[in-house]
Amino acid sequence: MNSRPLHVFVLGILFGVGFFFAPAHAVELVTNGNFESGDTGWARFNDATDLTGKWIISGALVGPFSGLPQLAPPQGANQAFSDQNFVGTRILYQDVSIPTGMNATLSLTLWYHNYATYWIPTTFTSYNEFPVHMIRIDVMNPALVPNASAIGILKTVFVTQTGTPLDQPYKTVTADLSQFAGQSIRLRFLCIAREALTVGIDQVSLQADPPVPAANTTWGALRASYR
Ligand SMILES: [Ca+2]
Repeated sequence: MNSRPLHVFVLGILFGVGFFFAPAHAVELVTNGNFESGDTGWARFNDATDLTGKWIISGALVGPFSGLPQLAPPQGANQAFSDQNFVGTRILYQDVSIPTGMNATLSLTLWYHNYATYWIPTTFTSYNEFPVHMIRIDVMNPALVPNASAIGILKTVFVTQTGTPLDQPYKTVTADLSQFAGQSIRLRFLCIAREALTVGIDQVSLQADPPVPAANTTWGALRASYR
């Protein structure tokens, strides 16, 4: 006859359940989100045709096009910042695939300073179509061109609206992108400046986590131990 006390069995069951359902570590889906490896993983729209500005990845504290001061990278030695001395459409983007069934959380650090006294947001991405002066962060359809307008926007993470502060020190921006599990998406950072406007990003992260199984909660483990 087995004389092992009952509580040993209960502890064993609880341990076994906890081990079996132990949560997997989060997976980082963004390549070089801290920009410490330069351009690796990132692409630009406008490099070849626009010589008056672009997204720059460096630790420079002065914009090479504008001569304007930049906030220091909030992490490490590098960040990405959009710098320009003439109106134009400047885009930085990266395509990522979110595994099926995963929860996905986007986070990043954003800062900007608008030397104008207004914002003019639109979903258009050509400064020739309408007066435009804005910063946008969108989840895009990666099958379309990088400067796709409203037709390509799957979710807007951030946009400067009328009334948005003109000066923004380091700010954490987050968004739940779990709805795109099983899909490839494009993270797009867009700046269209009619007047002087500085903007920087760093610490871009898209963490994928498996949903927590019900049995991995305290109640779930207790319930499982009585089966
Ligand atoms: Ca960095």
